[in-house]
Amino acid sequence: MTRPAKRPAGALQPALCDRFLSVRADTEKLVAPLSAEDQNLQSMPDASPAKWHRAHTTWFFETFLLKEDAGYREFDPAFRYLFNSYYEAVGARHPRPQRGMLSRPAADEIARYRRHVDASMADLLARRGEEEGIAALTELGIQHEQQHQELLLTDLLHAFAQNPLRPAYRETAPAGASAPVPLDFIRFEGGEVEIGHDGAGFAFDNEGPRHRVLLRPFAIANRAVINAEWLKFVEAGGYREPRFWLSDGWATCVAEGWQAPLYWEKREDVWQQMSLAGLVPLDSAAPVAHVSFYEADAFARWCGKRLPTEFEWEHAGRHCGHTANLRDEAYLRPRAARTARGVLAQMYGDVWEWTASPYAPYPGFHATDGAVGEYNGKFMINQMVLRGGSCVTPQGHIRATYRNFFYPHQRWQFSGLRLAEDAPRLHAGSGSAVVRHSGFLRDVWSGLARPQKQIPSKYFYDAEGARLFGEICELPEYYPTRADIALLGGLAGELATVTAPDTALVEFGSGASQKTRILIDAVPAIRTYVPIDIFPEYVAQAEREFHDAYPKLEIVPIVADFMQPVALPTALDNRPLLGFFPGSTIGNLDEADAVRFLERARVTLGPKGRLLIGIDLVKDAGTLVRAYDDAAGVTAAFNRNLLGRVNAELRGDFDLAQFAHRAIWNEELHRIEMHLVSAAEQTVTVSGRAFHFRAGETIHTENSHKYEVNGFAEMAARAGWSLVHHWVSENPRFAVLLLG
Ligand code: AVI
Repeated sequence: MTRPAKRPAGALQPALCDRFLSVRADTEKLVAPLSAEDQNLQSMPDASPAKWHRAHTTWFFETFLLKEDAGYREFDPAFRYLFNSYYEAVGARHPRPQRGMLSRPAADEIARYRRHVDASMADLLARRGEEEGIAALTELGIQHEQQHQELLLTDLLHAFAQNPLRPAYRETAPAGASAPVPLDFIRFEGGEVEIGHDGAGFAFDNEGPRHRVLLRPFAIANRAVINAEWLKFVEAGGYREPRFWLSDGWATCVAEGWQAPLYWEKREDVWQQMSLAGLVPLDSAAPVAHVSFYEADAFARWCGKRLPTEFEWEHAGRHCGHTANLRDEAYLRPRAARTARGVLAQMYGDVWEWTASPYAPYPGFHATDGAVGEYNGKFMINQMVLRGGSCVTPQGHIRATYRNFFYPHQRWQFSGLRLAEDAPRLHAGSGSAVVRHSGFLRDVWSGLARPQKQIPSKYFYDAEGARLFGEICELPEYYPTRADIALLGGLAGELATVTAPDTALVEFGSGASQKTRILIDAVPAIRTYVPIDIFPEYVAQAEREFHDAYPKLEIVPIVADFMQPVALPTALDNRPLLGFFPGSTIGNLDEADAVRFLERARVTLGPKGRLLIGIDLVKDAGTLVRAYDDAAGVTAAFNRNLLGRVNAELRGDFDLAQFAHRAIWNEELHRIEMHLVSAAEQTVTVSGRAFHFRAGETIHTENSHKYEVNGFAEMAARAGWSLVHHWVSENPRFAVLLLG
């Protein structure tokens, strides 16, 4: 194994040089478990030997940087020919399918080559690392080497899969029995969206220019397609049935004799899969990998779905703030998603996802002058785009705009898929909000089958519901929003004095983020804003608006269900965290769920985190009922809109005029209840299932709990929180609590 060169004292570009040396050292760590024989294996023309990857990445730095530097001593002129990959402008090269013939130079010689180039690069960076051209090419070389690290592992897997012993590259943790996350579709309204890299930080040339693309409403799966689902396709004869396949795909399937993904094999009637950990039992909950575009496309058609375009993928990918299983997890094979239902998972990591988009230049793309212009541009023909990175992609090497590309028949990469579908337009006035519709039918059916009929209040908030709630907040009778805003305005100065520098404000269910501005305006210690919401488009809107309004504020958007513990990015480790949950939204949860939320928030924010939470207080029944049954009938419309949503999205036939809004104060349970009262005996159908209503029978649609400060503090204590401070406004009574 080689040791990286030491960075000379006084180097001008420590960050770049350190990164260079550490990525170079990573390559050597990857090959450490390999023998010289392993390193020289080439199992097919598409794959290259590990030794060749080590040499070629070194050649890249030597050719494009060192040879331009006066006084550089070339390591061996023969390497110009041996280790050029495809750069016509640099000269002739050894044929790609024959790379495995290069038993000489031996692995030790390549190690010496690497050390020579590392030392020369460290010297170059120390002298000239601040020159723009040198820094840019070095960065490109680093990124190029990371791409080859990934190829090295995928190529090695292919080589080891040819060995009857099915050797392991590295033993990794066993898969364990994992339950699959249910498949769910997350809807995006689309419209005209920005696609491509914005120029901040590194990107490959093929990620730009940034441009606008029109997207029709679409829905994209919450996770990648898993092995269990693929197995059904296999068992249903998917590989024998031409009608699901594109013509070229079917011809390839027949010619290649495909019957399952690459690396699947049945032993004693049990499916196994070759992996970097050797032959392992097929993990049914893990994403399917090593399928070609042709197979992915046929599978999607078999399901009645389609692949997302690369633009849909990127738009959705911008709403996913966390990475999944990348190389640094050291698992080295796809793993079951671990997020909650309804949350976009695995966008970054596990498997590269085939898209429906051909790899083509973006409008205005020009390859750069010179040999490095050959890097991406000349391949923009006959290939398909994949997005998202895989379990062998290095951490930090993937982003929403990253475009990978392969030919549609290739399957030795960790290539899988995520399903998408066209989404119907929402009913009139839907605006740009997003709705999550799966689970809705299940909840409506089971809720209407109960003795006390009910529909969960979380379904109020489609675009029309969100608009009506905005109107409710302006009503003279609905005091909580005004009371909360007034309290926050008054306490923000005090909060500023107790907030640690560099605090990250983590807002649960950020929605329109209206109240957040009060805190950010008054508390300069807040350096980062983390809006968490299950609706991707709210999070995107918060990101846009806060970016414009507060250019210095760092924004870390997260699409997640805040009822689950949310994994914050590691960059926030050790930072002071202030949670924010205003508006007495917690009052819409029953007690068990409220405690569960508080427990999960404690996990998310950590033992030193604090939580600023708004709660509505018990008060006279008249004030309460008026707030939830206003004279203008806005709350009634908000309540009835739930039935409109069932009609529009679940093929319901509710006659809205036959259901009256009712708000009642439940003295015993300290809550306002909202109901819809059936005006007559009637039968209503939802997606083909009939539900009978007696005259006067109600659907319970919402609870809004009202508290006392001490009672709430006791409940919070059960979740591990203590009351640090509280502020109460009188008339009408409302409170904001700081928990720690
Ligand atoms: C969102 N939530 C805090 C409101 C509340 O007061 O419970 C929802 C609402 N329902 C009717 N009016 C407002």
